[in-house]
Amino acid sequence: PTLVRLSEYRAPAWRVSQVELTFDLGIDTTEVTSRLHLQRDPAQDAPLRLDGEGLELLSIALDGEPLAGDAWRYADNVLEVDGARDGSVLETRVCLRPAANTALEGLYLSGPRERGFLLTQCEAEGFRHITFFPDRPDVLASYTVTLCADRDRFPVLLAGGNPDGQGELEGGRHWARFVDPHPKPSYLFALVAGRLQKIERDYATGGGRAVKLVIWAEPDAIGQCGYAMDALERSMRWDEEAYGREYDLDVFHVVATHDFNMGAMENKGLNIFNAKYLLADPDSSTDDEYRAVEAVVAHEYFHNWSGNRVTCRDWFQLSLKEGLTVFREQQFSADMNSAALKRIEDVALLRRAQFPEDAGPLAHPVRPAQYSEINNFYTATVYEKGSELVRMVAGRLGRDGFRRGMDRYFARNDGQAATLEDFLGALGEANGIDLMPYLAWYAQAGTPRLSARGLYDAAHRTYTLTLSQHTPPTPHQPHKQPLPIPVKLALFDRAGQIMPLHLTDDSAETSGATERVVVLDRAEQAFVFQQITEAPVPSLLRGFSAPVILECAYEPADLALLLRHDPDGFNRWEAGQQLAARAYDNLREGNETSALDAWCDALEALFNDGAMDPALLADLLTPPGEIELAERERQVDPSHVHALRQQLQEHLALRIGQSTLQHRYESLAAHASLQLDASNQARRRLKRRVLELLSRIDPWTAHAQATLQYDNAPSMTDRLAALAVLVRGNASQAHAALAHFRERYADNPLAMDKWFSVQTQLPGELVLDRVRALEADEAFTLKNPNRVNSLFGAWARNNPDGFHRPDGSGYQLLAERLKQLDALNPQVAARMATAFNGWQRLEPGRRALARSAIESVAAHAALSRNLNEIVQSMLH
Ligand code: B3K
Ligand code: ZN
Repeated sequence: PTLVRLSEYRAPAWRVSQVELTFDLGIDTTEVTSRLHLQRDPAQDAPLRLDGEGLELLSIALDGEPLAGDAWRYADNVLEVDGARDGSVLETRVCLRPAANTALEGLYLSGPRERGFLLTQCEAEGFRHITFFPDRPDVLASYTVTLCADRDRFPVLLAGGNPDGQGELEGGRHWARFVDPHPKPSYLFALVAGRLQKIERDYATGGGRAVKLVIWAEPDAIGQCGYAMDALERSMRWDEEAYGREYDLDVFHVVATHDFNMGAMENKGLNIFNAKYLLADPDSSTDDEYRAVEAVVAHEYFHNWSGNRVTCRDWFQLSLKEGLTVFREQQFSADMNSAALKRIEDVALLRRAQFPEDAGPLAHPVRPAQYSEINNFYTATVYEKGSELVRMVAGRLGRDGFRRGMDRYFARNDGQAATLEDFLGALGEANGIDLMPYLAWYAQAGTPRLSARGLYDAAHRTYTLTLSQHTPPTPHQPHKQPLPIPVKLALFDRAGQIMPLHLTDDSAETSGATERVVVLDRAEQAFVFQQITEAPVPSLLRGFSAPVILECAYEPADLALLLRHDPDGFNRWEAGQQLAARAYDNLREGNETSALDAWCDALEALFNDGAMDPALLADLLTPPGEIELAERERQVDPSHVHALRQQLQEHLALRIGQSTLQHRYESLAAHASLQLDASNQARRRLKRRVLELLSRIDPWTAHAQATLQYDNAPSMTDRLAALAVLVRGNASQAHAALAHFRERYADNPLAMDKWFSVQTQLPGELVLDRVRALEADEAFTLKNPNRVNSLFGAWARNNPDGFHRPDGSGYQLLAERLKQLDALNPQVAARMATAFNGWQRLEPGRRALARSAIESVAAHAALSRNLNEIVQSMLH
């Protein structure tokens, strides 16, 4: 397979200044007429070559003259045309088959043919499935789009840009035109047509532009769009205040679909959302889902500047828009909710999804050097690690400096396709700081290990902190260089009081502060703190100031001290996580229990501390997940990891005590409410955690309570939490509750997804049969990505004990489904295949079985480029 390489980037030989598209829309066939106004780069002498995949060419003309058959060639997804000049207009007409498009890329049908609607998905390279075009992000054009369709079947016609007329046609047909004045890359093109309903709101930007905000959904879902509308308005206001960025069209459309390969898409003026990230109501959405809707609405909106107004020169720069936009979204969510909880959530995600990716066969730099299929690079590394890199740079510049730098970046690159060098260059120049050393973070894969050693010298009252770094090799990158690692830190005395810091060579201005950032930018470096009156406990990497793995030989008592006293909510949680991991080691090794005791004691004290925020307490009571704990094993036996983590929770529950847990559960349950405010959300979160802990030591009572909670739940959060406890405990009551849930939510696809996914959490040995039964259920289909993820994704990723069966039957089932899925939807299949990540670290028995399952996929005839690239990387 051909590899695309960053080092081989060349500016386009041909550009398009203006695109005129006319769609004659139909479910089975759609005709697309395109007129491209071409521009030739005088410095290059290449023939006109356009991308086009699976297109049925009906006619082709250049400058108004039909082209003879020998003046063009269409092969291997490229159309080559002779005779084009600078200023030429190329006109093509092609036929598409939307209803037959199961890959959900290009133009496709969402829903059943009788009442479904048509929509497009173009990022990264879907536009070439719609018409011939130089389908690369550095070709920016202005778009005029005319949609024509039967009025009854397609009453609503939408495309990106501002509306520019509409009218009737013969035979019950109608048309609508849209003009987008902002030049954009083809991946941001979108259209939607069908029977949709809307909610609207008037918005005025700070600068006085009147904008119509419109959210569209199918009739049964339009009642669940109000929360997204509020979130959109908050996002728009926030981007004006935090970044001075305003919206730039007269309308902003948002559309919900149940058939979508990922979360959502930021098409200019016409965002399209997976319904999962747009619809919300208390009866069918959990608190976590509400927060996800708010975050994704914001993320897509923020792309209007970070991605659309300033786009990427090529797909290697993907993190330029994604890492930056995730960072902006995280800042927004932190402002709207609790900053500490948000940081905990983000770091937990980074550790669960990105660290294992960076430590396995799919490891790649935030800016990859090559790819075969770009859709495989919308990864946790490009998104989440990419955001961490922006966060480090933002931290380096400080609040005002970062804003100054972002202003410079937007001003200088507006309307253009930029690179990561442009980004770091603008930020650095606006502040007189050279940020180019951070480019190394973008080019180097793998998670750095940061070691910290502290030495207290009582005679001189100094504390020397020696930091060193090391990044293990990753595929294709055996040797690593040191990176700039900002380490935010504080020191605590033995009473838990924070100490003033005086670094050698400190300026008067910074001396005496209680929190500092030191930057390690070589292999090893020592920092000496003066006037230190006793051996301190260091609180390192505060707020997770760099995406690294910290190795520091803390005594359990040191971590317990931080867990009790660190005023930084994030680092408090972090100390608890480190301590829990050490407690896990105690259980595995079985020779001592000092970490286990310290962890349980500290949490017992916090549990009984009435001043604790219930949401933070819930997070503190949650040990690291099984995937994270597995990283501590040389050879992973997922059942053993699962069993040890269960034991860890049993110890904790026993220490807090059955009656204390019971009492707390009852007092939280007495105030069950539907309200979405932070304090009610926090109480629900703690209630769920307490019930889970209770179920570890007194399943009989916990299941009775869960049943009651299920029956009386005012919200989905409480209902699903109760159901999960029943299913995980394989309670006798689970059956009736599941039957009730199914009956109640049969018509709600997003709730039904939860019905599927909760059942994948059955205890290990039982789940495979359930997965088989569920895929035979009439509500299951391999054609819907959400449904596939809610069954196979939830099982393979969230129930390691149930997926990694010692006999390999789990691997075989997934491998078989991957082959079938690949024939329908390569993007979803490739993503699902990454559930095998980490297989090389399994114990030998499972490792051999996993390998043969992956090999059976690799050997399958006619694999897509997407799935092929993933399984090949997995095996090499
Ligand atoms: N930019 C899209 C992702 C497109 C994925 C293409 N396979 C959503 C987002 O990150 O906002
Ligand atoms: Zn994005």
